[in-house]
Amino acid sequence: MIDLYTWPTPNCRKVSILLEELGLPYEAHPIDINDGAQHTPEFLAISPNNKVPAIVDRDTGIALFESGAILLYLAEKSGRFLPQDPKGKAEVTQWLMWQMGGLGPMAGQAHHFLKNNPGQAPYAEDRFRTEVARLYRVLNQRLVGRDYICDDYSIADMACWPWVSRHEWHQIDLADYPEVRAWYRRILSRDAVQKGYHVPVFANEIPAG
Ligand SMILES: N[C@@H](CCC(=O)N[C@@H](CS)C(=O)NCC(=O)O)C(=O)O
Repeated sequence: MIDLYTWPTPNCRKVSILLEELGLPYEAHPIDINDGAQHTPEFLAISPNNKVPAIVDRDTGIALFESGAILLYLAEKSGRFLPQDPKGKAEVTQWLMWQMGGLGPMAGQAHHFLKNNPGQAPYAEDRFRTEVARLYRVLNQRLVGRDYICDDYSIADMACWPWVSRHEWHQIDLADYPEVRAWYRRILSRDAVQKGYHVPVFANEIPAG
């Protein structure tokens, strides 16, 4: 049994989508980050960086924060969505790190400036809008001739997809990135993605691609 500490955000949805894909039993505990729940001593004992997502694996006693580390842990534990061969594994890890170090942080900053504080910092708005668009071009190019980011559907797709589901927040029109749009819709149609997206249960609808 996995305890998942979560809130309806892209980083958290990566983990609930993977848990649904794996069919692993888990219990979702909402951590309302708008109400300061990430700063309680109980939560900090699990996630000292005061951010969601985090998990505790009751089978092993392992507590983890950082969504990329959680995806790797669960993929290794289950032997799924991460290839075993060195080349395949390195490639999935590479694109997972691309999301963790690039797409996620840049899109997150774009949300902060473009959506939450428009007009406050034009230079920053332009900087993050431009960088996110560059990353979409990279992803679009990578997806030419491919159904998924690596050979098979993997944790690299599950890491990127919830961020792309917020494309309107970072002012991206998926019509400008046809390969990304086709990939987005392909993954959107998966039952586990629909279920994992709506964890915790009160989460908003998925925007159409
Ligand atoms: N690199 C971290 C980022 C986690 C993160 O930024 N979480 C946000 C929600 S998506 C959060 O908990 N924010 C609350 C806060 O910063 O106080 C990960 O991928 O897990």
